[in-house]
Amino acid sequence: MSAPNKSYDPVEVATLSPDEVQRMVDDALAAVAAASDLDELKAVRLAHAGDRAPIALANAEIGALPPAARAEAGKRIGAARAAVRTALAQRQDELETERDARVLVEEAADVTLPWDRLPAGARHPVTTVAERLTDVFVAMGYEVAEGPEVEDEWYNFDALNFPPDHPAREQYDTIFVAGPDGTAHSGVVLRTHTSPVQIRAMLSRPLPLYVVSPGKCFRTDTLDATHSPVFHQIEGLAVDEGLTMADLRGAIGAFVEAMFGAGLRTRLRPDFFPFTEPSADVSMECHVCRGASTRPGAEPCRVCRSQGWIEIAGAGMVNPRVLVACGIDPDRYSGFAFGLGIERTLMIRHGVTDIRDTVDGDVRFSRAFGMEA
Ligand code: FA5
Repeated sequence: MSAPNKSYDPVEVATLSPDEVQRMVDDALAAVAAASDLDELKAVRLAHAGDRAPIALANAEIGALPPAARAEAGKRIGAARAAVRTALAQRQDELETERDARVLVEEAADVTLPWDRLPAGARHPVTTVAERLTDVFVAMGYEVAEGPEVEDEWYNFDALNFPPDHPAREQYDTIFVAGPDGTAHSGVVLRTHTSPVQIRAMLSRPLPLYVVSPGKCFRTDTLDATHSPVFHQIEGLAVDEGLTMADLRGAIGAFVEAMFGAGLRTRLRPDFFPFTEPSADVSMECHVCRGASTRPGAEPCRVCRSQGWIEIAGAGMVNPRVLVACGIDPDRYSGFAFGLGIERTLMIRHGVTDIRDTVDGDVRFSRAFGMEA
């Protein structure tokens, strides 16, 4: 074999010189050693072992060498690449081991933590009060009746003896559901009260009839301390032979005692609802001061505003016109009905001063009532 032809003058390719290749390897190994996490190492891999890395670019220059010089340059580049690959693999191992150790510490689950001290959440007090109210009447033999929240105007108003254009309709700040063609008055409303369930019950159930119906109502009222555009009522309806105002009073009295305490008096004062005749506004004796705050020089009462009485419901004897609209003979049957606001009952019972607390969705409010079933 002949010695290398020293007189041959190969094309000079500086990037392939041993010094230069060694410099590339040194740079690469320094960068690998400096990578402090797997992301950094990924960037180093791209910069020093990727297609555009200095060593890869130098490799591409091998073709420019005379054939005799290519093998040696190829070996040099191959060794350089292998050194960089080995360093990368070692560092990858080290960093993965470090990462795994860190994750084990950071994400460790302490299985000895007491699981039963996690907050369990709470049912909304409006729900629990509604259920408690319902239970009071169910215990007296009433059945639970339901009706839709998106209601036919006929059930919400007409059948309840609200003539069209009667001013009483205006008092019910109604949200009308637009028709499919965009008409504002499609004949469908978001029910403004639970009283339409009275009609549905009378039309569908046999007599005698004793039902309660808790549920959501909607009005265009602006949200303030005492009003909400979405609130809840509970409706009561009894239709039987021989019912009188005394029975209505008895039912209301039983509910007041069950919800607010024994011995509280109730008061009925004349009011107007188109679907009851006579109609009454029902108040109960203040369960906090029991009327004491009305005496001269007495401590004022926050709950009844020193009135001694708290309004709790609208009520009355079912208007015979409503009975007739439901196909019931008013000469044989009579009925009484009442409707009360559930948020209002909750507020009175628990001294809540702002109805907005019931709609804010702050779990601290609900939790304060505990997990009452
Ligand atoms: C009625 O809705 C009648 N349907 C009640 C009735 C039923 C009378 C059966 C006779 C026989 P009224 O509009 O007064 O009545 O509402 C009843 C209760 O609902 C009020 O006392 C109040 O507690 C509650 N309520 C009414 N509007 C709101 C509102 N925007 N936010 C919270 N509660 C409300």
